[in-house]
Amino acid sequence: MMNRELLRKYFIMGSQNCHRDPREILLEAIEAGITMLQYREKGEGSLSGREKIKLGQDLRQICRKYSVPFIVNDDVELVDLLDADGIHVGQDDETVKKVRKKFPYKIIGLSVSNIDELKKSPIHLIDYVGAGPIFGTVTKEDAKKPVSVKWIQYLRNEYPNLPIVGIGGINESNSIEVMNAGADGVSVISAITKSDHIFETVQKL
Ligand code: TZP
Ligand code: MG
Repeated sequence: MMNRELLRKYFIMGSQNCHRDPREILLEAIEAGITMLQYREKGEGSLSGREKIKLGQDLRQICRKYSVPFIVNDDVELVDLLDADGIHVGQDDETVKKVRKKFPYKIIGLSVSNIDELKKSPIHLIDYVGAGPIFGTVTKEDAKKPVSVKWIQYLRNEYPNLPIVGIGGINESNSIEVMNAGADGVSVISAITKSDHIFETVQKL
């Protein structure tokens, strides 16, 4: 079982989310107190191939230097290549069963957006659930309909001990609602990557 405190301020990023050097943004976010990073190079404008690997290596190195756990989104090969601490998968990605078999000791996160998905999810094989999108988001092109903090409340009620992190449209103003609903933490992309004052933003999350 993972240390659930690592979910408290979970920063997710890829170059496509950044208007300046992703390395600088990551460093500022670390200084401000993020507890974990997910490298998610995905969607319009994202890097692939050698470039995706190169940026991943740089971000991984920064995280290692500051002892911030480094999670890779949905790319089993990249987990190996970067010696990541874990992997986050969606419902349509490599099945959790296969991923757990390959990585018995790594952190595995799974996105779960509704009861149907929950029913077919092997919760016993994962370390945490990413619950959302909680609020409306423009960051993920194919994001599902917002589910509100009620989804966190539901999951918390069903699984009192499951590490849960909210995702989708979370920022420094509404983070408190997600925490009050029973989440262990909040995961954010644009709240940090688009912030003009990353330190204050992360502090308030
Ligand atoms: N999965 C569900 S919503 C989302 C992902 C990856 C995007 C979250 O981005 P933001 O900018 O924090 O709303
Ligand atoms: Mg996916």
